[in-house]
Amino acid sequence: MENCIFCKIVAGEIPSQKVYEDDTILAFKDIDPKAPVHTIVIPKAHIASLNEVDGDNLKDIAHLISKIPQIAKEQGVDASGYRVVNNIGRDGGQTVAHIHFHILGGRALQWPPG
Ligand code: D5M
Repeated sequence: MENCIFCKIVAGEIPSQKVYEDDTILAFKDIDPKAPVHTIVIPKAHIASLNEVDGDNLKDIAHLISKIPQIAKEQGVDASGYRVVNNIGRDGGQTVAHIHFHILGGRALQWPPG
């Protein structure tokens, strides 16, 4: 998708600190971390948000979610715990319109979020 920052990261046009990659998903360190561990996990195919998940792309999202525990373990937060966040749309705080899941950990996280 033209002008999508995360599609450009997938294409290698924008650098990223990759922590996991396979055929359909990519995980990289957040550029503005909100916790000691802050990793972004995306499908390589462009999906704007959870609102656009459907029967055709659900397989990629299911695969992505299945890999989150492994990625969290590789980031060292599996035992202490972590949070997975998916922001949707304006009021949800989504700033990049390519579906992504935040893995946050490495400190005790507050609840509720702001
Ligand atoms: O989260 C979007 C997240 O994406 C936000 O935490 C910053 C991160 N981001 C934006 N650009 C980059 C690049 N180039 N590398 C790494 N991380 C990036 P949202 O849920 O949409 O608010």
